[in-house]
Amino acid sequence: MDRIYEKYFRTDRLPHIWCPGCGNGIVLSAFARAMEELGVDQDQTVVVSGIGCSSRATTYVDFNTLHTTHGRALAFATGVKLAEPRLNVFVFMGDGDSTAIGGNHLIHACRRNIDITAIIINNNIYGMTGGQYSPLTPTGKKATTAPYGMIERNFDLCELVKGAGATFVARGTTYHAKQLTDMIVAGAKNKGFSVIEAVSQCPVSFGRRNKMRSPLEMIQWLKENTINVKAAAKLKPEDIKGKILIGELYNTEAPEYTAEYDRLIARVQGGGK
Ligand SMILES: Cc1ncc(C[n+]2csc(CCOP(=O)(O)OP(=O)(O)O)c2C)c(N)n1
Ligand code: SF4
Repeated sequence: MDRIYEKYFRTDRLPHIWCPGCGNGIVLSAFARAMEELGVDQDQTVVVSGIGCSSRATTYVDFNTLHTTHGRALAFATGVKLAEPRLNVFVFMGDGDSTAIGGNHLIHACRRNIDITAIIINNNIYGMTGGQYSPLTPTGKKATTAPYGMIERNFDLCELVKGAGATFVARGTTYHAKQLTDMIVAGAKNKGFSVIEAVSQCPVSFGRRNKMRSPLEMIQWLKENTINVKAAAKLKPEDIKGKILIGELYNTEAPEYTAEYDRLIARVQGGGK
């Protein structure tokens, strides 16, 4: 394990900035294990992020990295992938980064089915800026901008990206770290746009406002309130009401954007219309 950390992390950039008990490190170690399992060439791999605590990931991982602007990670990643389709491209985003300011980029990356793997760390809140609600803050939960509880309905991220056209969709949690690795591996193997929602804990900006004071309590909550999609299929609707479904939720095939683009170039340069 030490070897994996030394191989995939910029140890000279440590210590990291994350609060004790933050889930971001668990997601990052699942990512490192996935890279090892996939045997990726680090020089042929680009990791892009936006802005937020989760987006700090690109400071610490040892690949070609782009730490970009809030909500725009997918725009940068799309440019990279179109310029050099042979590169492996991964994107880290937070729930606010991906579904609020970056929501438009997210749905269009899904629609294009561009061969990028997006890992969205969903801690239910804007962590970095102190706890404003995001489109993934569950209804009723508290945030600095919803001190009496959130009255808006939250997105189901996986349903959103599936509806928008993503071809691989999975949801894991920081409690289920091993499965998270498997999902990242499977997402990377999909030739198209893959989304892995990693439900995570932010004890500082979300937990302490929502009666979960310790990281342990939050992880325990994830353990008790999630159910694997395969197990859920055998249960009655009332047994899964209110539970978060985890596992591989969707996997299909569709034309991939950079391949379509190459075909277009060949057709036009060959004199076709
Ligand atoms: C254009 C722009 N607007 C607002 C901000 C301020 N800002 C920085 S991080 C952030 C929210 C981060 O929340 P999220 O994406 O959920 O990531 P987390 O910090 O929870 O990992 C905001 C609003 C910014 N940096 N740039
Ligand atoms: S504020 Fe929340 S998301 Fe940000 S580092 Fe701290 S625990 Fe993690």
